[in-house]
Amino acid sequence: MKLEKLGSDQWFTDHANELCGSEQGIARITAVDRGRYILRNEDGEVPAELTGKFLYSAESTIDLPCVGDWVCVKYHDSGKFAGIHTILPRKSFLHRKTPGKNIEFQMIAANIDAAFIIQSCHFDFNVRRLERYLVMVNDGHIEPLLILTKIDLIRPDELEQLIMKIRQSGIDTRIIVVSNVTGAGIDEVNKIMLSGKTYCLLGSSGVGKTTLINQLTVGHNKLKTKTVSGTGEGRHTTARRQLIILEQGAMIIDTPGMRELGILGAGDGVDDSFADIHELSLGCRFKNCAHNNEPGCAVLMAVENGKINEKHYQNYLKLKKESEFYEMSYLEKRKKDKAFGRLIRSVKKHKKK
Ligand SMILES: Nc1nc2c(ncn2[C@@H]2O[C@H](COP(=O)(O)OP(=O)(O)OP(=O)(O)O)[C@@H](O)[C@H]2O)c(=O)[nH]1
Ligand SMILES: [Mg+2]
Ligand SMILES: [Zn+2]
Repeated sequence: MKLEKLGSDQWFTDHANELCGSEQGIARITAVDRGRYILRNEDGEVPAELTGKFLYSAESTIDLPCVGDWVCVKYHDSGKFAGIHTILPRKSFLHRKTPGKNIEFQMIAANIDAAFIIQSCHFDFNVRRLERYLVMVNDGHIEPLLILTKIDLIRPDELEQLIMKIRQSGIDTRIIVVSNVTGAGIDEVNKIMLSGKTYCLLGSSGVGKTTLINQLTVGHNKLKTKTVSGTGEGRHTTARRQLIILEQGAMIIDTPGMRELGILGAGDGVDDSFADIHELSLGCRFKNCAHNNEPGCAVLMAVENGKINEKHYQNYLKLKKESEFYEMSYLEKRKKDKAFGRLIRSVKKHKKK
């Protein structure tokens, strides 16, 4: 398989020429499972590990490879095993704040052309969460698309209402409605996906991400899925992120459902996802208006006269605040890490003397 079919292009080739050693080749990461990697190159799949030097020089989790990354590798055992030396720059990425108290990034996937944000019409539907996913996708310079699954479980008029709720929140992203049971909408998804392009599926556990991939897969090679509980809560059936190449040539990354979707340093992502509010804000009297209670605030005015949905506005403020708060803590922490790194290095130097 040619590397272009795996999503490579002149841009990656140029970077590879610049960054990879002469005895190294490039390959794409198709699966990550706790420090172990699977790569794909012209010849097929190869297991791989990070070199010691790579691990040593990685300063943060964003420096570690994730699914979809292009890397410089050196092969061992006549191509049966590879060491990862360098990550090529990412054209796009998906990351979130690591779950829990730790303020750190977690890379989800890289070099994605479009992301399908998936919600089920049954139990899972939540516009505020949709907005959160949109921030994450927009922030990573990825085209978002929305998919509503399990339409076989609700009436057509109920589906209309859900779509209206999304539109009323000022979200104008394309929506595809799908049933993995009846097969409705599968063709539409298939048509969107182009050969050589990479897509990612995002959404809670149990919404039908893996089932959708199986619908797009002809014949065997089907992935594992499990029935959800009565409340619609999934069981985290997909345990790792992996990139799958469909027969039609498009690549798709399946991810495990995420419980926490923390936003970190995603200011631009928030503005892009709340474009209606961002546009209005240009009309605020003060340039640094926070749209809380400032006089002459165009956003507040629009909320008051019903032009902007109140909950949509509240979520905007919330996400903006969260993103800024974590960003500040993150920068603080990085500064300390760097100082600590310098300390260690100077201690080592001192000892050598
Ligand atoms: N009725 C109905 N059930 C569906 C549909 N799509 C998926 N399901 C069922 O929902 C359950 C969960 O589907 P999965 O594909 O495993 O969900 P997932 O999003 O991959 O979940 P995680 O891997 O845990 O993140 C399975 O029992 C599917 O058969 C649909 O369109 N309609
Ligand atoms: Mg799954
Ligand atoms: Zn304002």
